[in-house]
Amino acid sequence: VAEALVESLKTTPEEFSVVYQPQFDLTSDRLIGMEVLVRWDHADIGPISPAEFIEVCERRGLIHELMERVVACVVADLSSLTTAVPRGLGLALNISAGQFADARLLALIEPIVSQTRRLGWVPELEITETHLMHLSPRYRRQLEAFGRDGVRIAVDDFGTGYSSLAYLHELPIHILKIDRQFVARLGEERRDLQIVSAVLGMARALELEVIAEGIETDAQRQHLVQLNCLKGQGFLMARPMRWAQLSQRWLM
Ligand code: G
Ligand code: G
Ligand code: MN
Ligand code: NA
Repeated sequence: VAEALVESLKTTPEEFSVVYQPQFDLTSDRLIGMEVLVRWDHADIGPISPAEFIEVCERRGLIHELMERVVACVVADLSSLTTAVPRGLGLALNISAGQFADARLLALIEPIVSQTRRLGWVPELEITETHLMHLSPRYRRQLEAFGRDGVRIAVDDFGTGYSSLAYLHELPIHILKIDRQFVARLGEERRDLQIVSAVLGMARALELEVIAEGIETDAQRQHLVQLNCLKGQGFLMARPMRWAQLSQRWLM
């Protein structure tokens, strides 16, 4: 994969594309935003999962190059919209730890920031909880700079790390994304219900927004609504999809 990655990024960047997973208000089914997910379809090997190649990109110092391609795809898609679309939608990009410490990140995402601003949307950056905890002071200043630029920070896979209330309170973050492993067990085990409930209580105390990930069943959705978690994404509502499909269904 490593060799193919270097080669493809250099010679056939069109093998890399993006899909969007819609996010919803769980009570009204209204679209509230979307998460951008990169895809790689290698000419010979076929589709390769980002779970596999993101890590290789990081190790090889290629993540910036990959994200340049991701940003170009998203900007091309957003550019096709007039301003008549629903306003206020969130547009979330996954950012790996190494990139957060990269001074070029602000400039990298600037075209997305300006496109989302044009549409009255809100740019968001997702960083995993585990990475967030190993935050250097420089990286923290970067978070603050994003905030000043109108970019919101979401903590991805929340609940899988061990961040403390005090710690979260200090950071300039806006959204907690409840990891799908908790959502998956909702309704099966009382403990998971209590964990999700505790996470929601924490989020409320910190005045953070919450989005549940990986909702696959209606029972899970109902449990979340009962716990007053009113935003989510998952296969139950919509799988990640191409821009044409998403825009045709929700943005016209
Ligand atoms: O789309 P999928 O569920 O296969 O994604 C697998 C993993 O790859 C997830 O953890 C997701 O956050 C990560 N990922 C997807 N797209 C991107 C991207 O554009 N940049 C980074 N850094 N990670 C991504
Ligand atoms: O780590 P992160 O949350 O960024 O991972 C996003 C990944 O989760 C995407 O690859 C996406 O395909 C996947 N995903 C999204 N919704 C669901 C779901 O309902 N169930 C499962 N199993 N995976 C999902
Ligand atoms: Mn994510
Ligand atoms: Na996640």
